[in-house]
Amino acid sequence: MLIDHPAVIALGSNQGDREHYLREAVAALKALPGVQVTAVSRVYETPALRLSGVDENAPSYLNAVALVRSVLPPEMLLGSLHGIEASLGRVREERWGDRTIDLDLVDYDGTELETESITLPHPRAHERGFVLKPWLDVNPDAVLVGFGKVSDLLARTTDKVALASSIATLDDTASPTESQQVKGS
Ligand code: A4P
Ligand code: MG
Repeated sequence: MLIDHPAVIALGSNQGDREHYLREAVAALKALPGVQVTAVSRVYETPALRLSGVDENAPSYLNAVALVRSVLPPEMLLGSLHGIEASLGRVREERWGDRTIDLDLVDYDGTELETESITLPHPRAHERGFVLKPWLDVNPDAVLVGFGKVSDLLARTTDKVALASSIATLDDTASPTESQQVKGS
């Protein structure tokens, strides 16, 4: 029998129709064989973080977090995320540059791993309000392996993370309440 593992995926978009890309990414996650989406956070609007720091003049991001259960091992899951990014027109030009969609694997069942192709947990998630805040939405007790409680980490962040209140849910097949339900990690 295949064992499924809880994993946390961060979604971000700051180019084009950002809500559309987030919606399409959630739909694509749901369609991945071996992956079950268990919860989707609300959507947050956040100023772009560049390599040079926060850039209020750059197009802002919409960010969200999805919880999944995956029978795919972490490398394969990340490969599938890259496939979704490619299908949604992601072009890799500049590190931390504008993008239609970015899908990061934040946590995979508390695994700590560093290879040439993957680092777990995501090395910058612990200091990013735009990841921690939506994660707490779908799991108020979340813990980031090696760093501690997500609520404590969030209290230490300084980036601005505002609820995009006009967007009720990214999960077109669930009611807003269901889409925020905690069913996984
Ligand atoms: N990679 C290794 N481990 C992981 C992992 N756990 N999750 C590799 C995702 N990717 C992982 O990523 C660069 C390389 O990291 C890939 O080869 C991947 O296999 P990328 O997506 O190609 O490029 P990137 O996203 O520009 O680089 P990076 O360093 O991953 O950036 P981040 O940390 O993802 O940050 N500002 C706001 N407000 N909201 C955002 O969502 N996102 C970024 C990107 C910058 N500023 C932002 C936001
Ligand atoms: Mg990335």
